[in-house]
Amino acid sequence: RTLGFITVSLALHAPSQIAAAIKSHAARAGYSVVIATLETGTLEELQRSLNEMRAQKVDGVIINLPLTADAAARLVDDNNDLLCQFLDVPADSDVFHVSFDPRDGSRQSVEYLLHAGHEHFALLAGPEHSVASTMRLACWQDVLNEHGRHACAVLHGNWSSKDAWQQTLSLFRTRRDITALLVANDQMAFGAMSALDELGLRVPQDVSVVGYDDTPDSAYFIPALTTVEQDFNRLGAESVSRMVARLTHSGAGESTLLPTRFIERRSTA
Ligand code: NPF
Repeated sequence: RTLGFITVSLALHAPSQIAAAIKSHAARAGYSVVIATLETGTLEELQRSLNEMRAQKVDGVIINLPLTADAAARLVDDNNDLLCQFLDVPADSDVFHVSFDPRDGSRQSVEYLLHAGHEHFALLAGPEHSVASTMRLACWQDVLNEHGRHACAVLHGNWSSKDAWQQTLSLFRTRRDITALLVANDQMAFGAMSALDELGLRVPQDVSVVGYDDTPDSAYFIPALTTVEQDFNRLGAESVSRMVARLTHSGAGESTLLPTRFIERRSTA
């Protein structure tokens, strides 16, 4: 018995954590996992990958690529012989999905910074095509707006530390009024903290930085990163158990949203 897992680059922390969790929970359920990493993530490339999975006779496919609700629904229609579960579609999609609900974690981080007295916020989101990034950004902005505020700057990175380092360098070279930086993943937060250090800005005394993901290294950076936890091990467990429930017609094979939660460490004040 085999599951397919189609994902974006495993060089990034979040997708590799998700792959590891899926592999281990699948093994416990008696399934092996075939992994495909896509280069571009276009719909054509995804369909080719699904065809290869079909040829390998997988029982179902878990798809960790950003897709609109419409694109995911079309994919399901075009591949109705193959059970497809999605990890990166909008929270209100009708397709079978298991993903994180960014609302609680994003609200808690913005409100924490507002309570600490911050007034000038910069938002470093992920790529524009990313569904997860778009949701995180919208949540931050909603909470700021609710409190009568808005971000001074909105940037888009490509999830990597290096890109975030460059973006943060150029933003803070000209903007010294910003004291709070919300970042859409931990890997970019590391790059941002390195850039602030280069500019002589201290974290958290001059700028507070909040990451997103709570990847395992985040607690061991200096300063330890304040972040929003997404429990990737739990994502793997829920994803696999719901796939297996559908495949074996046993128990609940429903879509679900998993919680996110603010974790205060040393990069905020
Ligand atoms: C990503 C996607 C790629 C690289 C890094 C991150 N990240 O750090 O958050 O974001 C998203 C995924 O796109 C999405 O599928 C979901 O699983 C989420 C936990 O991470």
